[in-house]
Amino acid sequence: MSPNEHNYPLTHLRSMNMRMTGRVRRNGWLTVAAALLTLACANSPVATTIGADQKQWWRDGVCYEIFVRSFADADGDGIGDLRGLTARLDYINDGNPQSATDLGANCVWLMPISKSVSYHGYDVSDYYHVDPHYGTDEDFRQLVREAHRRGIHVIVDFVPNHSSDQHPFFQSALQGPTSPYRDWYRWSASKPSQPGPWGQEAWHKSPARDEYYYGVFWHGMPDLNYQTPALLNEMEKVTRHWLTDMGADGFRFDAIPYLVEEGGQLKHTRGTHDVLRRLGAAIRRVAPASFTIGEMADGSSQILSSYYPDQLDAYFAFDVASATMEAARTGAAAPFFSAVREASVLFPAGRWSPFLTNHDQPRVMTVLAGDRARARVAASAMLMLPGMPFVYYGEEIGMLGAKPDEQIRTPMQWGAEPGAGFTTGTPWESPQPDWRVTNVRSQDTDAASLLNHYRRLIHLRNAHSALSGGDLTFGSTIDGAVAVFVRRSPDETLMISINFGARAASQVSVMPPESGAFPMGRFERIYEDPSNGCSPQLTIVTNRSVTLGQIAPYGLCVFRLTDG
Ligand SMILES: [Ca+2]
Ligand SMILES: [Ca+2]
Repeated sequence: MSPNEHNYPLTHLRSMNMRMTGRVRRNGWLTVAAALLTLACANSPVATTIGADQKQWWRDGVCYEIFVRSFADADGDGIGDLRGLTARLDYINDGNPQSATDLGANCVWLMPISKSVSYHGYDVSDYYHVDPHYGTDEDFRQLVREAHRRGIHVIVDFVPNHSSDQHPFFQSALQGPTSPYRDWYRWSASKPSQPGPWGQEAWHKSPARDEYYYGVFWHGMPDLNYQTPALLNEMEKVTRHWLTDMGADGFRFDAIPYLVEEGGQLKHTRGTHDVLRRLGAAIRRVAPASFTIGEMADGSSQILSSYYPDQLDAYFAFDVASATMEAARTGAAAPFFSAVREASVLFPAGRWSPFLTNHDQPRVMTVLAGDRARARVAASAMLMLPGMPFVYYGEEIGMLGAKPDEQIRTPMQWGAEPGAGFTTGTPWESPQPDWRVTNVRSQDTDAASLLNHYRRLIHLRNAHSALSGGDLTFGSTIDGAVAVFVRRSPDETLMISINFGARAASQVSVMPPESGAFPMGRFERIYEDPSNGCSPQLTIVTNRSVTLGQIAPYGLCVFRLTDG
């Protein structure tokens, strides 16, 4: 079954060819360098464009990833909870479009909140109810009501690959072939010799009988068996429950490559694509305005492209994330340039999400060795990209954290008081040692802070359709520290330059990818970071070469075309 045999209800599917031709005819523009067209054509079924649905909330928003356990504790037991989060929603978005004192995100992704046996929640023991540590089902509904009042959509983590070994389904299945849940998991009488997809032990001895079960991550997370129709029905029911009974706006799908195993193939199987297709379609049927985003953390962009055009709405762009961090760390624009260009070619516009780090990765400020200017330029680059960007909580204030995982998921640093303003009790995990200095309160009113940099960038993005939903066209420069690109929507054309380097750039020449790809005319500066970091205006008089003015070290300049 080819991807084109499925009708993706949210999109107009067109071939890459038609997309390119259409763009050239309408606008005289090319969105990608010609050299990469060959690459795209090899994958032409995956390259789709989306036309009629630009108004969906996830097409022009920003999402904020929250570990509820570490965000805000309302009852003083040291564990963050839903009521604590609800009380802090104004920090994310106060619902007033005129105010600039909130972050401006229109979405939150909550890491797992279903009942679980672990602190992180990725081994679920009850898919239908909120973990009592986080509150009640009604607390969740109240969170959704308060979030919606502010224009914040709530997406929840959905962990379809495995349950906890403590889940009643698995506890029943362990008892043997007479259990109604037996075929919801995968069994073997003897231990199969094949290791897991990254060479790990994936078959585990049953504690109840002389046999083995499959669990790709560890023995406490037995994989669910999607070859059993009743299981697939059950998981569909779980998604329906969260959308209709709980009010969630969508799901972040955990660990999608491993859903279905087929013989020796343990990831990216056809069965996995079929399950995603079915769940994605079921979710859109129940809630057409919902949003689904998948995690495929390992594997190339080429492999990720097999998860289009249907299946989930979007996927995290891990290659773009690591390249953005690499550019910020080294000062070289090339990794950013090539990863973004490849994503723009391979994936449908708006259906891949940029980010810098998530809950599985060392935090930005740790990777950048505490260099605030580099953290600033990383944020600038990420928030100028298409697709809904995801900001992991605490990155906007420059929180630190390196593995083990608990250390990259420490309590949000709200203030300098004991408990960091996160709890009045003893926090489940200590905040980072710098919490008295690095916290929301100390950065809140400091115009130069990282927090206010994030706020301004997100508000800028919200105010400009070209930044959220517009096309992206890269120019090439001979200055290895500078990335220059044009973002363009039907309403406006913006020229963006980013200097990843430690030295000021001046009079950088930019070659557009094609004659006519950069519009000629006068550009006014509408945003700069730092201040006095950019020339006030640019004039493009030939379409073969653009000379930018000055760009400060780690600087961002955004210009808007004022006439054609
Ligand atoms: Ca609590
Ligand atoms: Ca699996």
